[in-house]
Amino acid sequence: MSRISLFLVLAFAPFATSQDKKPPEKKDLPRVLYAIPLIAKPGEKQKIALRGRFLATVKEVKVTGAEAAKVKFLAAKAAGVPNNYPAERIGDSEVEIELELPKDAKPGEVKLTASGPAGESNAYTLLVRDDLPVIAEKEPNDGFEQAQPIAVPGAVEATIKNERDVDVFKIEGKKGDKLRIEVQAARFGSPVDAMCVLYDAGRTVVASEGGTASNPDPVLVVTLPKDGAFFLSVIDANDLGGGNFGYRLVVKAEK
Ligand SMILES: [Ca+2]
Ligand SMILES: [Ca+2]
Repeated sequence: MSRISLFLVLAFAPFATSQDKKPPEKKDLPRVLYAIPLIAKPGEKQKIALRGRFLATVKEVKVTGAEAAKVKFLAAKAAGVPNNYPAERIGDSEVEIELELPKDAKPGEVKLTASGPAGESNAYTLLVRDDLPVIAEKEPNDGFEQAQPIAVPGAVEATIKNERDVDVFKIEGKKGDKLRIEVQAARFGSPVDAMCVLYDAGRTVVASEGGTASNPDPVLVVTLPKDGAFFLSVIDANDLGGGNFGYRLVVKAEK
């Protein structure tokens, strides 16, 4: 090889290499933020809208983590974002599916991936019902007088249905009972930034929690200071709300 052609090979080789290694453009990849409704029911066929970014051109949704799960693509479209709401949290597009999870689908293992012309989305971990007794939230529940009773152990499937919606639940217990009160929302992409306050029957605050940096969903572990009724309020810390603002509240004995 002559000196000049060796020069050419060395001079141009780095360009060819950097072209080959250029990372794929990621900004327009579909992104699944959360499901509406937020909580999936094993053993039932249900319609679910996956809300997120760049989902309007999605053509297929895949499910992993549950053998024999059936998923059917229904439609994909742009979706409105309310004024002043952050699109990166609320999502500006959605894909509708019909999902049928097997009865033995395990919470934490079912993941959904949406794909379209730009590529494949994140693998979104769906919030799946466990075997705790479950009730649906019943509005109005906006104050102590309207508090909705919940049994322990139990779960409530609820929504911060509009801005400044306050949800109050009533828990009966005995002095010394150790309870774990937990919200499931932000970890599953829900736009709800939950804040919980537990009051005794005299309306004195027993405990409160707004979540931490590593787990934005509040977890209250409390030992009840007396026998009787306690009231738990759940609000969105940013005073936002809407039909998409789903959350699950779990109350059980702490071991
Ligand atoms: Ca509510
Ligand atoms: Ca309410």
